[in-house]
Amino acid sequence: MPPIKRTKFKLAPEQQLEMLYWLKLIRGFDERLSILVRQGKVRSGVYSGVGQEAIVVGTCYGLRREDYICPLHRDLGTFLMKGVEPRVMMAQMYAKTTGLSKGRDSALHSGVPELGIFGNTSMLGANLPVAAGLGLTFKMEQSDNVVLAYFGEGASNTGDFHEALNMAGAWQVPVVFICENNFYAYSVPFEHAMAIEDVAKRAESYGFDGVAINGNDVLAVYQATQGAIQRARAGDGPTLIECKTYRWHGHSEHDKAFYRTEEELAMWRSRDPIPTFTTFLQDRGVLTPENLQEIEGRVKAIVDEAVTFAESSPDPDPADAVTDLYA
Ligand SMILES: Cc1ncc(C[n+]2csc(CCOP(=O)(O)OP(=O)(O)O)c2C)c(N)n1
Repeated sequence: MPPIKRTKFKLAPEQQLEMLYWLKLIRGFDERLSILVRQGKVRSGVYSGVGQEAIVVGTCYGLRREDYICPLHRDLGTFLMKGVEPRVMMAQMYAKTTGLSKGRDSALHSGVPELGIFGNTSMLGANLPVAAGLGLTFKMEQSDNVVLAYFGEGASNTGDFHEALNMAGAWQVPVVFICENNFYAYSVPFEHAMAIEDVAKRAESYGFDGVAINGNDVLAVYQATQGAIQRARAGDGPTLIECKTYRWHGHSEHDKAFYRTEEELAMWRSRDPIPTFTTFLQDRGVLTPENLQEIEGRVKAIVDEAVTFAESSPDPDPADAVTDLYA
């Protein structure tokens, strides 16, 4: 493979502030959900993405509406960044009629084709061959849209992952494969299931570039993704980006995560992507105390309003369970 030319993508100060807003909104939304789960209010299983927000923001920032995402169960934030209103997302978690699937499902299985969101199933890795197929569609239509396909390092051990990467490489489709390597697949540590250090290495077998990056650095994620997207739009095929990160909560909110140590968690909490980026912006004079207060106030108001909306929305009528069915 010829070496990849790396371009530096510039972000204006207001775009950097917008990124901080998204990081904080996604964190705020997820944290509120954890509280609501403990209050018994949420009907959905909640797979918290707290600690991993830099991946969502760094990959989704700047996507077009027509671009497609194939999210992972932990990627609630990608729905928000792709244009789902926070109140609709909250109603989805409450399984209310005002949610994406009108109360038929309370999780992240809903697709929103008009916003370019593929509705994932529960099967790990099953979104990846679909992503390759979507990429093939874009290629056949000669459009320059791209697909972002998300998965965990656990999913990278499934057959679907290998089949998808193989075909994506053979067809040279515009897909960016984004591995969120948080080092645990449920309770299974990375090194128990893999003899290699970097999932990114697997791309080489399928004829395209793979890079491993710091997934807690929103700007590093943004730069790597933009480079991959630029190549994909130009017809230069897929890329695999492995973002090393950590999930602060258990696999889902009912998992106490006794399989890991307090020291390990503390070490990763010290690498929290949000204060790191906040300090970066403050040091450069981009973020003032007033900006920060405004962003935090806005986030709180949006999340509060989303909860009020979800709680005051009606439950589905059982008679509607058989509408919108396809045979
Ligand atoms: C094919 C398949 N095998 C097992 C499961 C059960 N399961 C759901 S999530 C999960 C762990 C996922 O780990 P990873 O892919 O690393 O993503 P993460 O949850 O860490 O973000 C498992 C084993 C499943 N849903 N599908």
